[in-house]
Amino acid sequence: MKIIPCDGPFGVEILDLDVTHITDDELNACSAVQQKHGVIFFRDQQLDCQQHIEFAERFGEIVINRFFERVEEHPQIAMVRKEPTHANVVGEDWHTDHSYDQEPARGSILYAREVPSKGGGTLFINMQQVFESLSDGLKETLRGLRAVHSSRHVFGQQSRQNDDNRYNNADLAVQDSIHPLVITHPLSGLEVLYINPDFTTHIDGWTADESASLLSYLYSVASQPENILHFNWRKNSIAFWDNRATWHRALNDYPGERRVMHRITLAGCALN
Ligand SMILES: O=C(O)CCC(=O)C(=O)O
Ligand SMILES: [Fe+2]
Repeated sequence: MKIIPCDGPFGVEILDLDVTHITDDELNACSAVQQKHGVIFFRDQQLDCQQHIEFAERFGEIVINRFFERVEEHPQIAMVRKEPTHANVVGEDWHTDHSYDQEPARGSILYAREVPSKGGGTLFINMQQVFESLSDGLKETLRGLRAVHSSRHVFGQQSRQNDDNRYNNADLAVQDSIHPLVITHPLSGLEVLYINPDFTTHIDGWTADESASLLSYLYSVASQPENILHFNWRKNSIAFWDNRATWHRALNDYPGERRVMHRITLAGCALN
């Protein structure tokens, strides 16, 4: 296998590797490189659903998303789909998957089955690098805070995003979670800024207005153009992101075209 850095602030492409025949050594190398770079990509992988599941299970236990449409006969796989008639895309705002869970997902493995003729990329930001870039004084202040995360406003009854029924089980979107604003990454041991615009509602013990000032400042620092990696999909590409160290968002720039991705999410743990 060959490891090529992406054209961006982080991330690598792994070439000359068939993920359906991956040795233990190659698996360990992929895990190590993902821990270091936040996201890894593979190209030209021919996977059926079972092979996608088997690849994911080499890294850990799968967690089934409660809200996403599921692939028929393979409930472990979430469908991430935009039809030509849809106005929105799934994951359009910056987020990390499942931060509203008590034990947020460790990572997601997204596989491109059908891509538009142009556009439809995914953007990533490395939140460990963002935390690292802050002043010592702000870092120290942030270490003392906790943030509340929720799925209610995105997947719940009050969500305005579900205009085309791609999300289910709105009645299950009632779980809120509190995580430290700065987590120690369970695998790398490095500090990561763990908040995101989609699911973080406020800082624990602060008012909405007080929270909004600090959170929006941190979001603007994070989303500076030089921090953003832009991944261009081809059919049969895979992106495997470290969900506790990165943000991602899907671009909605291919009106009238179809895009179909299959996502498997790996179980995580409580964050400290
Ligand atoms: O479709 C994409 O590029 C990403 C969508 C998303 O947020 C996800 O699959 O978790
Ligand atoms: Fe996502």
